[in-house]
Amino acid sequence: MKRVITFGTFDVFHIGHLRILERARALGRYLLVGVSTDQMNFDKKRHFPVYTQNERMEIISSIRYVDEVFLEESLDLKRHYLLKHHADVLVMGDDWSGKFDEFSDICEVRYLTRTPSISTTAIIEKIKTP
Ligand code: C2G
Repeated sequence: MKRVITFGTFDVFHIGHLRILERARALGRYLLVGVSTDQMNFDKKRHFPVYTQNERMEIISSIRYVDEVFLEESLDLKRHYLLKHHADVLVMGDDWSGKFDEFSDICEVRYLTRTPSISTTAIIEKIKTP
């Protein structure tokens, strides 16, 4: 039974997020999702997500492809999360291509093609523009 793990903010949940979760789950029998904390986002992007970490966790855990969610507190803890959750496959979108190759000593690392033409930033811009 392959355990697949993926990570993300999943803010303003959209079809690109849904599709990567569906494709990640199809690579195994159990999908774990590390949802980035509000603080981790603030440290990285200097702003907080639109939805809180509890709201984003609630949304992700209700997706039928997802078996378990946990909070990702720091990018630096990735190896710890992979080991703790006994991950066989790490899946990320190809905007992260090559960035997690160092973990191929403990699990398979796969980068999946992002769904084109959609992002949280583009949605926010579209809503803002009159
Ligand atoms: N994604 C996608 N297609 C899109 C948009 C996003 O496949 N059009 C994927 C991303 O590649 C990522 C996942 O959806 O694998 C979640 O995207 P984000 O919320 O933008 O994740 P991010 O903030 O990049 O993750 O350890 C990584 C961190 O948690 C940060």
